[in-house]
Amino acid sequence: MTRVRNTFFLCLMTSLLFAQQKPNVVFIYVDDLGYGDLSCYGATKISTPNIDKLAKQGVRFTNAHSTSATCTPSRYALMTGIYPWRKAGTSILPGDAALIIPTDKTTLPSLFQKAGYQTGIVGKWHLGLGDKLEKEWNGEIKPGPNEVGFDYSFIFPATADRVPSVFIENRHVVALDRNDPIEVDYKKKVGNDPTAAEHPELLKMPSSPNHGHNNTIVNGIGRIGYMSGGKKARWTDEEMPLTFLAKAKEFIDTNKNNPFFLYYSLTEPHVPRMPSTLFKGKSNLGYRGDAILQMDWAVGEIMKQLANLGIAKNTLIVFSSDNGPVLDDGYQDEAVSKLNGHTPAGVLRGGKYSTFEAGTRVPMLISWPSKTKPTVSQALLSQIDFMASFSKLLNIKKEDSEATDSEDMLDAMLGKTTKGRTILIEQGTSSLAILRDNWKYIEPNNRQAMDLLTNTELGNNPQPQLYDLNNDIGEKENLANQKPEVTNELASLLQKIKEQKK
Ligand code: NG6
Ligand code: CA
Repeated sequence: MTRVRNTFFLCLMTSLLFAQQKPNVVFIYVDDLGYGDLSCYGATKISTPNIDKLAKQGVRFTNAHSTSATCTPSRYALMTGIYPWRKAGTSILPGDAALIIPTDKTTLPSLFQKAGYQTGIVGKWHLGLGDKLEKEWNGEIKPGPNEVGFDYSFIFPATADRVPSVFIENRHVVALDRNDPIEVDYKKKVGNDPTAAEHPELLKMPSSPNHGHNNTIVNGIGRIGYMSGGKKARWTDEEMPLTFLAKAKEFIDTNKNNPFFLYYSLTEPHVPRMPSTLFKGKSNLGYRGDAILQMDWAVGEIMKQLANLGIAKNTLIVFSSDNGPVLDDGYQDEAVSKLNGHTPAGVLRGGKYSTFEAGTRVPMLISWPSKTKPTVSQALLSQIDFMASFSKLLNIKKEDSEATDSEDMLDAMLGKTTKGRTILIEQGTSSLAILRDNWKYIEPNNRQAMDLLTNTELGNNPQPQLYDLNNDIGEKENLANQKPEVTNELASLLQKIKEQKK
């Protein structure tokens, strides 16, 4: 009897001890931040002291990637552990799209739920809502984040430049007036709100010509898509960072005594860049730079809160971006004219939308003060690996049929080894590339080489491209003709991976 009791207590103690050791996880995911946009990644025209502090207390990765060069596919991969190009309908979604994350499979947040965590999302979603296009925005909006693993959600549906320009908290539009219902349409104008196309004189920040950010005006800014109603519920861009920060802090405070997973998905420095008054003009680089300073400030506030609550040591923070940088992405916000020598992509070629490195090679920092030692790691990592790596960390086995493109990279993520992936697939807007060792192969395709709207080299070429990233990180010299055997080998490897049934 005594032995049974002792064993029972031993088990109880062990599980209590393990419960205490489980780290909180704050996953900070920013929007369109480039490899060269932070001072800890070499930027000299802008200083990001809070994020630099994160870098100093953890692992700074120099070869970490989002799966894709735009938002929706990168986020799809992060949530599911499946390469987005395997699934149709995962490119940039309009604001009225239906949910594209399956509700019956393990997702990044539901993995944490299985491990007994409280899970929350605050910020940008952009993975669709509801089960069809025509949605009832004025009632319960589902399925959405709460149906795929988040206990708590405070989001905006798509992007800051797409309607509906409202926040949704746990399935309901925040501050909605029942007498002023919301209607959304991406094809035709609804209601009587002025549009940027008809009334450019009403804009506080002009839209760029030909980008199409000229539909309904919300807060003096032309958006993509039309909306009517919900006047009191509409956001003010300048307030958004404060709102998201307050909600993130509230979530942390409520859950400070449980293990929690917070996905804090900031909109900076995505367009429209309309920073709060405190940050306007602060960077001397125009609103894009100001938005980066604002983002850095928000990260610092979270770090301060964790320290004040006494939980910083056992909180694992991930900081990364969903794709590379872009300057003119739809508004005349002086991102180009006030660049002042800043290099958002650092030494890399291309940018957001591109199959060149700047499309997907992004800043990534992982800090867990009680575990990580300050270090810089060259391990090849993909954000798709968080599913398998966190499943290892939490000791929750995922089904073999789930997250099948995700590899367990926990040791590399915690800086215990610099051995990362051997193979990685990168997704630009119109082509895929494969990385193995130092070699990068971009499949040939006939699409335009240059995106004239954003002035981005897309990495498209009718000829195969092969780059030696060890000696030519800027992808200047195409070695495909000089190294036909490597080129052919990588081409067939890419083909094989594309054909895998996952
Ligand atoms: C593009 C928009 C761009 C941005 C992007 C989404 C045009 C011409 N450009 O279609 O402004 O909204 O979608 O960015 O419409 S992402 O980071 O969410 O992928
Ligand atoms: Ca993005």
